[in-house]
Amino acid sequence: MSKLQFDVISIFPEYLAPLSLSLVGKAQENELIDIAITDLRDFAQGAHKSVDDTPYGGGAGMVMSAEPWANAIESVAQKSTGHHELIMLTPAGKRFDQSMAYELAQKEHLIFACGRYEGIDYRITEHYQGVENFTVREISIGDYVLNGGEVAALVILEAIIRLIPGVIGNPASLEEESHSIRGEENENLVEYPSYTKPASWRGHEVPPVLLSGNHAEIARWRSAQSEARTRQLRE
Ligand code: JDQ
Repeated sequence: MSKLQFDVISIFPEYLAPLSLSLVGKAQENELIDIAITDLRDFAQGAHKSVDDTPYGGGAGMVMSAEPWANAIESVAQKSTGHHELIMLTPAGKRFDQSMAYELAQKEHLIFACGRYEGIDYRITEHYQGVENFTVREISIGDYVLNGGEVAALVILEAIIRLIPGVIGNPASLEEESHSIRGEENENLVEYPSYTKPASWRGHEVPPVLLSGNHAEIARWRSAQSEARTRQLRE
């Protein structure tokens, strides 16, 4: 299995510190993945190392300039031959979901462009759409506005990294979790509820079927719970 390469570009690299902790950090230690964080400021020119400017057409706020972004993107792309997926985090992107996580987990090199202010000069997106060996994707993690792309990149990275074989302790558990549970019509279902000891807690009992030892009945109960909970969410 070849190693997945992730690059994250930001003016706030300290926001990405969680990437060296926990599951993500362990995966990196095990050399299953390689994550590098790049400070956009290192690619800014001039005495002021400016990375933003006022928006054409007017309006509030600032827009990140194209040139430092192009220099940073080309610097990280140069580290590897082959294809680069340039991921532009934006509230105007395609909604991230589990199927996109599976798709991105198959790629060799993901570059996350984390903008700030009012976002990045749109010509970065337009330009790399036409550059050989680049695919550009505009992705949103949901319909709310964050202050920048860093938290969105952390969410997407965590969803992808846990899909890589060897990253989580028990590979079998991926099969039966939320969003890989399949319904009658092959749609994604949410998970069934889970319980652990004690069997009675503050007057709440574990559903007796789970104590029965009847595995076929347990499987039927769990899939009925998943179906019912999914239907309720869609009401
Ligand atoms: C950036 C902003 C007003 C952007 C700047 C860069 N799902 C999701 N929500 N918010 C983002 C993604 C996101 C991603 C990158 C970002 C927000 N902002 C702030 C403010 C208009 C556009």
